[in-house]
Amino acid sequence: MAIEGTAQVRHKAWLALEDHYAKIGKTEMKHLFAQDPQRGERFTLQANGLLLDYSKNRITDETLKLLFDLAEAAGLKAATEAMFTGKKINITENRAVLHVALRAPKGESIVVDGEDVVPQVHAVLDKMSGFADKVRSGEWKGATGKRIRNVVNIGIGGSDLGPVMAYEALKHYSQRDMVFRFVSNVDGTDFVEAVQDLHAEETLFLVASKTFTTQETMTNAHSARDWFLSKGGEEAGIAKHFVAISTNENEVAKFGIDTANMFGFWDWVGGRYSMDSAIGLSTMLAIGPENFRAMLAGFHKMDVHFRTAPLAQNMPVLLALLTVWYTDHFDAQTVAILPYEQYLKRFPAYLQQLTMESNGKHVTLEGKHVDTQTGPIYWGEPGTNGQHSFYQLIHQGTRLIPCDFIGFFKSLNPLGRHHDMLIANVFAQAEALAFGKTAEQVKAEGTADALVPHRVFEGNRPSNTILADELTPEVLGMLVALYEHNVFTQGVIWNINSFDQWGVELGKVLATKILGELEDKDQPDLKHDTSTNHLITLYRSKK
Ligand code: G6Q
Repeated sequence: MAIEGTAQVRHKAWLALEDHYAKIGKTEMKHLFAQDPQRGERFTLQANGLLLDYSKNRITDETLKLLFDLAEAAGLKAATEAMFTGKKINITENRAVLHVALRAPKGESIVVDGEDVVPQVHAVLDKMSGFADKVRSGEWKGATGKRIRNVVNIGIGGSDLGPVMAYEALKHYSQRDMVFRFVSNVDGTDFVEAVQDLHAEETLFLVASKTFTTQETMTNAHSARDWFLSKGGEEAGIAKHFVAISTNENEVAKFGIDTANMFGFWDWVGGRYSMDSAIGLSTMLAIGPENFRAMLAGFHKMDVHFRTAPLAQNMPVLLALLTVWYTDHFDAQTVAILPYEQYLKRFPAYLQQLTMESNGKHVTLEGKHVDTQTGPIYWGEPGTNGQHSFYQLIHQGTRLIPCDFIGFFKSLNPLGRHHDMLIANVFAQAEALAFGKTAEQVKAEGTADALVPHRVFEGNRPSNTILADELTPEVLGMLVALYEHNVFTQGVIWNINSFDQWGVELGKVLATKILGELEDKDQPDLKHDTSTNHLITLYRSKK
């Protein structure tokens, strides 16, 4: 769907921001703070228990006003309504984009192609809950009558990264007498290591694939089946040890999984937006249906906030506009995600797919080459580890790297002074990045002249600080939805389709062709470029 708001209005809003950048681009944050004693509090936003301090950004009230003008010119409001009401905004695949329906409470109605999808969502949730309760309580038995102790999720991309991240994030709430493993890579090592210490009789495989045709996942699923049979399992036992999560009933049946043990979802759920659909079955098995539903409630709270809060008080919108500001005016190429919470160790990896597969696009919705930069590179590691490796470059390198710090007031594992130390580091890093240290300050500490330049921190490096009370399932849901809507808003501003991923196709096609050539040495002439031909020939000779 083309976004409302003419190209001219949008262009005017861009130009206004360009002029503004020319005026304030070099302004130092320390002066902005000095001029406004309220800045820290004024540029802090709270919503549903999440707090965003965005004061340490290179912005003034005027910057924000111009960014909100841009959002309006881009038709953000109309685009948001189009998504929430099930319009087919993924125009290149002719699909609705309705991850928000996955967390819509019972009784709400969202109609796609004449059908209300909310009752279907709740039917699947109820089926998942019934199954999860049975497995967790031991009522669901393996083929030899033993209870299930191990759950192995087989999936890749959107069918893996969300489940892995959520399992790690919510481990504190998980059933500790069960083991959870995740297999994604077609590298056989991934599967072999995941199952090497497991008993087949106590193991349940979740084959998670929207299409049920993905090469890596189907290869791993077949290897899982062979492994199960090789460990004494029988064909008749497969139904007790394999369930499917998919939209493709035919392929599930072909694989030999009883479709009664299939958990469905729909084409309007994008892979990278699917961790709260049946794809989250491993999460539900780990933390239980009640906690899973609390996570969905958190997602929904952020959905309502995003849909209804005015732009100036809208957390995802603010984050998105700041990213656009740095990407397109300061030439920032990346955003660092820095969670000061060990349980969020896979959060940056999860966000890499969410953000980069969504907004790594070079054409507009109309198919024209974009004339601005689009999706930045997202990356990061949990604190404080990053401080001892790559933070040097963020503090003193030549690139501008906006950072999102994420922390919690309370630890789930209070231990001596650990938490105070952890949070002191979050606040210290954001302060150091923003305010730096001048040559005068360095000299005043008695530093030798020759060393002074090396010890100067220029400062003026932007960051957001996102805080919540503690990491609960509900807060995780809010955090993920915060970034989902942040990504959506960026996509609307850039006028790109955040919901397709044609860029992953070419490699898949070529890999299929090359696989045939690696396996069949007798194939005549290789018709690739000379480099690829040479590599194939070398591999064949070493096999
Ligand atoms: C995500 C992408 C992609 C997808 C995987 C797995 O948005 O579409 O990462 O999730 O390719 O696909 P299947 O779930 O169909 O196996």
